[in-house]
Amino acid sequence: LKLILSGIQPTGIPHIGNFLGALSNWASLQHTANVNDNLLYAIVDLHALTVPQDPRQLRKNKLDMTIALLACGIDPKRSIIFEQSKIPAHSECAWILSCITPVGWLSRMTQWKVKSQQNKKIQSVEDIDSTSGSCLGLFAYPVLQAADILLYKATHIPIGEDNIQHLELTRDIALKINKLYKKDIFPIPQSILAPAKRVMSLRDSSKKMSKSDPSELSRINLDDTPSEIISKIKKATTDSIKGITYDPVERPAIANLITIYAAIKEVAIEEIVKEYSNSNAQQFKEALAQVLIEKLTPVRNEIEKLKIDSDYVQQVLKDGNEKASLLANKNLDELYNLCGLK
Ligand code: AQP
Repeated sequence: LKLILSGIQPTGIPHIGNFLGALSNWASLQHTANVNDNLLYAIVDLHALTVPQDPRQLRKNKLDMTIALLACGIDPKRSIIFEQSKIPAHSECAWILSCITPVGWLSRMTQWKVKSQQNKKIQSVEDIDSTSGSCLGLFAYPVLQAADILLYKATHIPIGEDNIQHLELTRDIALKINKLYKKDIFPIPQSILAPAKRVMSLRDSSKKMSKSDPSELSRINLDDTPSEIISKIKKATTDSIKGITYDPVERPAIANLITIYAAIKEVAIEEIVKEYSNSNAQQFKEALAQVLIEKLTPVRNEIEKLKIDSDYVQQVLKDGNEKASLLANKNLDELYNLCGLK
């Protein structure tokens, strides 16, 4: 019996990177998993707090993200959709795990190294403003991520390539706890990688497509209109080399567009390259925009429909939170017992 679990931060409207790297995979797992397997998908709002957030915007983002999950086909009758912060067991479990996680394991995390260098260092209380970064939470959040997973005794985690190192840490923490208490309390979770492991920014192919990228032109959001999609794809960076060839090293921007096309159409990259071998970049971009419009129009329509039914969306979260709480509290109890807290 599998327990499949994953999460997404409510930090904005999800984009095609989130869709191809996570959400579409989450939706299809509902059909490929065994009927008895449990599926849990979390809106990880505590993780969003590791960077500055506007409280009103965060509240709105949580509802928008729930709507996006539903619009992508996550069915609340099959999957549990829940809010991380509504289940205090996540924070409680994270504290216990943080007490057995060596600091050295966390300082090796590549995301920490990159993000802490981007942010200014907080030296005094005056430094804590809307742009501050490098907080303890940013350093420690892989432990909270481990708690998100282990609290449910999850066995399979659909993740993007950027999260592989954090899952490795979760596995190490699980092994350490099991050894410490001489009991296989936690299964060692395995990753499930989506075919489109990493979709890059449309403006800078050395960066991944991101909700928090200040440039709207860097991403296609799931609620973009057809004219926004056409305009963003038209403005996407390409190169001066003629024709369409797939070469991620020499032609990373074109390679990214080909990757997106292939992932949306669910066909091999070679097939796309063959089909467009006689086209120029402009012709290929026009075709890509059409493929994206075809795929995203039903999602956008569903988003629009759900936006006016906020009672239903709130109810989905309420039900999901209740179901997730039952599983989480039972496992936290077991952990409390093992530690001697109960
Ligand atoms: N560009 C991407 N390509 C493929 N997969 C991606 N994911 C994110 N960006 C891409 C996958 O989406 C899931 C949810 O991600 P998240 O919101 O929890 O965090 P993130 O990876 O930090 O996503 P963003 O869009 O870059 O958000 P911000 O800007 O807020 O940090 C994960 O499975 C992730 O791998």
